Amino acid sequence: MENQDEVSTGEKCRNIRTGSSPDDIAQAFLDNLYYAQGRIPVLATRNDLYMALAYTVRDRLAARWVAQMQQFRRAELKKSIKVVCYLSAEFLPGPHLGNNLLNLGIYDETRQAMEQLGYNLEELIDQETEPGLGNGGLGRLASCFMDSLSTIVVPAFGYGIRYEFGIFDQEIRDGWQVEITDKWLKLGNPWEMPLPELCQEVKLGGHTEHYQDGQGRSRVRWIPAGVVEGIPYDTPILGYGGNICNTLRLWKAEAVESFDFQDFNVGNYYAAVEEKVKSETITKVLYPNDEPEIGKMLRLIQEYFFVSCSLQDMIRIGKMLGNSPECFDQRYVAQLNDTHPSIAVAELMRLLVDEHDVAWEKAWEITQNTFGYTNHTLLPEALEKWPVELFGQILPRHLEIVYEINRRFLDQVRLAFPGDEEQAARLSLIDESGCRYVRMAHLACVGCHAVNGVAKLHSELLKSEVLRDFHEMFPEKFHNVTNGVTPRRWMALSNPRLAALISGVIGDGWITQLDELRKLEPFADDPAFQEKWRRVKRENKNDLATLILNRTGVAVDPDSLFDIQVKRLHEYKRQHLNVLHIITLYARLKRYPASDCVPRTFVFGGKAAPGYAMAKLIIKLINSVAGVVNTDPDIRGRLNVAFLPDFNVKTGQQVYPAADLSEQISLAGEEASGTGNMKFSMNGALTIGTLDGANVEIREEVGAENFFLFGLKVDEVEELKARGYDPRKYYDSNPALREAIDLIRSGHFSGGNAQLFAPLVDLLMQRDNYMLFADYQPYIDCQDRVSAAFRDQQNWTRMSILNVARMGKFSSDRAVREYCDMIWKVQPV
Ligand code: AZC
Repeated sequence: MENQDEVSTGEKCRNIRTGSSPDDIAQAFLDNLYYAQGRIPVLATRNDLYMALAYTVRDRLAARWVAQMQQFRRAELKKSIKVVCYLSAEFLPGPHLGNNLLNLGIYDETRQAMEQLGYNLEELIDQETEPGLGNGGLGRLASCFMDSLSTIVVPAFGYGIRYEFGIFDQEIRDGWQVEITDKWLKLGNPWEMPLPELCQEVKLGGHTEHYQDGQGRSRVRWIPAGVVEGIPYDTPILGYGGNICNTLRLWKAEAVESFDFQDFNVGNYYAAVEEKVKSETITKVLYPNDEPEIGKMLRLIQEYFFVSCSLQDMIRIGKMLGNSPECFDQRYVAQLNDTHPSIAVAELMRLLVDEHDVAWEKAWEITQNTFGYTNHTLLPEALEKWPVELFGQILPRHLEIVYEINRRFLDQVRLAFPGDEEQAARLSLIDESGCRYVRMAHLACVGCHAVNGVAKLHSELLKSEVLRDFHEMFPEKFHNVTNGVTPRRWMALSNPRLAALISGVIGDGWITQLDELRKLEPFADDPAFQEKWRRVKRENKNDLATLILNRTGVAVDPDSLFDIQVKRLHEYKRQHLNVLHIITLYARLKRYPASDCVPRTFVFGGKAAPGYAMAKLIIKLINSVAGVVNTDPDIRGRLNVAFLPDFNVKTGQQVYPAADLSEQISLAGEEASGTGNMKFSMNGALTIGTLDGANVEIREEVGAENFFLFGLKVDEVEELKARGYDPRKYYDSNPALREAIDLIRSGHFSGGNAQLFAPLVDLLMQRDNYMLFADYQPYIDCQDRVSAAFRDQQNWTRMSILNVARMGKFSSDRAVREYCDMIWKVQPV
């Protein structure tokens, strides 16, 4: 009897931690509410309820997570697996709760459980503050890759920084962007687990000492000026279907001694905690991109800090499993997500040579085998370089190592290109023109066995422009891996209506084999299916209309064409070209009030770097135009403009499913890939775009007839620049363009203030670096074709279905498989 009781108690406990029926989940939820949050339902806030549910879901991840750790050990002992380490200064995972419910396969059960208890699951999901630990595309890509690594069963660690404050929250006041500190940790983070025992020490500053060791070999000792500690915080990343659960390991900086008793004893209380404050500053805040990096000592320290913690952690794990540092490259591959972690090349050399007594040549072989480097931008101003002096102050030993790598490398260069000192100067890791800099992209190209761009066009441009000399030197290192996005978050989770419609006709295999969407093609002309497709889009638009109303006060018509541009604000992305189109439509309607136009709702979203004045002025322009257009009685019911504040992963999930038209209108040759373009298309939006980044491949896949193409091509841009581009000519010869510009310039959208937008207008008239004027008329013409096409709803729906059906290539599962085959040489287990 007693035994029986024990069994059933055990059962009960097990169900509380693992059961997946609605009853089990409801029971577990109440248990967590009581024991983890210290509340009962009548006392609970919405956050208490969210936390209790998050713990309930986390419990259900635990078994898989632990199993994964054990698996590592077993396979490692057999020395059969290589672990992928994705080193990235940014991750944008988005809210975890909904995604984990989806991947665990307990979404419906949990909804029922919450209903039983009188709660609304969507409201609890909405309570989560997302970890905004990235700026945009690059950080989000890292998170899509983590999802895919787990889903296709590749053991992996994501290594990064646990910023206390992530990307700022954006508010719009009087049309201007206002930045608010992102306090994502304020209400607690139920998804992370701190592991203080696994902390790592990181040295900073000081000097080096060269000496002879017992065997007469010359060695180097780094005597740092200070040491900080990195504490890992682990977040489980479960794959779809729960196959494996990888780890996102983010480092937080702390003082080694958080309290100096000597200081305290002499009564200097503040000095006693100063060390702690200084150390913790390192992981306080994410740097917004698009700001000049030079001189940002703290940024270099951040980069070094997380890289050093991560590499030491990898060596520690290897040691624990009985692997010597000499076989590091057989156990690991590490991908550098842009140059931000590229100091890893010098740090691994230092760890191997100075701390683990590996010979330089062997260490160099290990280092090159280990690392791959992904480039994400062609913008020259975004390529990181550090003044040699600053670099040496913080990382004196690394500067010596960089010099030694460079010395050996330039010997190689001179052998390959005898007598060509200019080539050597261009390739050198040190920029010697003027003030001396360490070029981080060069360090990455030399120290990695593979270099890749993120779309076909981008990879070609890397080879022919930005990294031309390196391509000449090491052609075999260069690859392309076109980006992808996870269909779990970006379709199944964010667009459940569409997911259900699709799965209803072709099954749900597409969620992990996105190519299966092809099976939708036969339905593209089926009127009944088309009708359902339109209904889904209409309901999604309704939801977005509600969100827009709540967030901006602008009432929009869900039957209008939803024309959406959401992405970081940047001149090269040309949100202001979109604005010129809006003004052109506005001017047409004012002139011919009775003309028949397709009603449109223009939606914008995106953050501008706090120091990027022009991007912030473009936000103000969008809102100013919105203010006029939305309130003009002649325009009512035809055009609406809304700027959705604080665009992030969570908002994105509500935006992409509701779009009819996706704006991908960067000047050709500027956008490395884009991933928003993929998210829109997967959700049935048609694209208006230039031949830039991954647009090229999207168009190839969906068919030219299902894509609205306009604008200069890369070679035409170059040719025009070479000939001498003069924006004035376009202004003088195009009345519609002139009218749009003059309306802005006259103060029409700024209450008569003609000065407000003068910096923007002047820049366009004088330089127009991103050639808006050259692309203006082709863009307007193309938009007119869009409007005409939208009138034919049957054909539009057909195109929309075909877009989705042909998006298989843009799954991040495909991208990650290509990294596995081409770059990492690992097999899914
Ligand atoms: C972006 C690129 O601009 C974008 O085209 C690409 O799709 C994305 O990376 C992923 O590869 N770059 C960044 O987001 N860069 C930074 C520093 O945030």
